[in-house]
Amino acid sequence: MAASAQNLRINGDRLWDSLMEMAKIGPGVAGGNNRQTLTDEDAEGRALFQKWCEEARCSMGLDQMGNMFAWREGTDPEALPVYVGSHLDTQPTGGKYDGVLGVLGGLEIIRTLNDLGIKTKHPIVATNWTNEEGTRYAPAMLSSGVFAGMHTQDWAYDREDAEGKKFGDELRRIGWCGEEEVGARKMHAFFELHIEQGPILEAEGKDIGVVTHGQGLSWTQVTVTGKDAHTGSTPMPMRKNAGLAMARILEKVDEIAWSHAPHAVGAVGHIDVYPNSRNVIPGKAVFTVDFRSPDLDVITDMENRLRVAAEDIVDEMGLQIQFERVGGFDPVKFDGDCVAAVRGAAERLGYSHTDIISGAGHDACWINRVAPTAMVMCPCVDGLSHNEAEEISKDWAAAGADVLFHAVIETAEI
Ligand code: HGY
Ligand code: MN
Ligand code: MN
Ligand code: MN
Repeated sequence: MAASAQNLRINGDRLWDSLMEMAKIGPGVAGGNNRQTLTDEDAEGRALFQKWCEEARCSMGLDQMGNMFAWREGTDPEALPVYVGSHLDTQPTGGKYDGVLGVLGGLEIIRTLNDLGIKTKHPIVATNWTNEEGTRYAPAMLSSGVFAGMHTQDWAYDREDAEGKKFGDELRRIGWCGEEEVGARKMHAFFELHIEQGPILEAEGKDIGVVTHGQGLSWTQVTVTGKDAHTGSTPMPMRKNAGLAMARILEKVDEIAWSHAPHAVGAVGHIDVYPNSRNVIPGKAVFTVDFRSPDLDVITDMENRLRVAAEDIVDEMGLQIQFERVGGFDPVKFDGDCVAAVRGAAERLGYSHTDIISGAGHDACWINRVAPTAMVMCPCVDGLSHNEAEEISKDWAAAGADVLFHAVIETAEI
């Protein structure tokens, strides 16, 4: 890249202002965000992103999963675009930066190129992937998964939220169901900027994470069935307490994950007991086991051991159990050339950096299956995310976006 290009930087103030503006949409109750997928707040955030992209003279595309594409022309009509983006949907108690930094970082690249009057050979497309979080509609990364051919669109449209509302119906209801066939777009490369959502970069005093791999993920929904009964008049030996069985299984999840520490993690974040009444012994418990590891064999071992342990627990208590895999993907190795572009950019720009494996799942983990892909990470305060207190510094956001910018313009060729 020409020496003069080395000094190019994004506009950190403008990026920060846009982050704060977007954060006003779907505010949480404690300073973060609750802009869940396919809600009216999601629609509002999409409209703001589209408005900004149109102001940046992008032409907008929208596919049948609601994935948004803001296209900036390149000089070579034959050259495949470089895509850059992440997700605007948040957790119910999410932060202001998870996903949003990557979407607005992509837009900031386009805004900066416009400011500088620079044209790239390959077009550049800023992207918002629908339903990355997977909270309202499991699994996570649903739409990038359909784009990468991992799920059918019909299956995705039939996913139901806790109130029984279908994904496809809600996408149409908010008016963000496009005409474009999902996955028809071909990419020269895809880059995603994301906060680390863990403690490593901050603890090591590094500005940039060069993401070489993403750990694999497994979500198993477990349903334990016992018998509703009176908490007062039912003798202990007669009880079929699904809630108690769940508690014993949760202990096993923790034990199994610890047995593979530090390279594996496990938790249960979604729990429902029925009928969830103070004086009824729960006759049913439904919960999702989240196992992760960079090693697929470790994930498989944790899944198998959990099933055996859970079946032993329910057999002993005279209850029934069902398992349903509701999400997951194998560990991911990102594209060597794209990772080198990220690492080279951090080096040239003088940002401290370290190679890192992503603990969280990202749209890049699926897009990596259909296009050369890499990620840039920036630190977050106390490694905290999926919490309204999620926080980053303006400098970290700007450093991450600068590295993203240089990796993208190197790949898109200025
Ligand atoms: O679950 C994940 O890792 C991502 O935040 N959806
Ligand atoms: Mn995210
Ligand atoms: Mn997230
Ligand atoms: Mn090229």
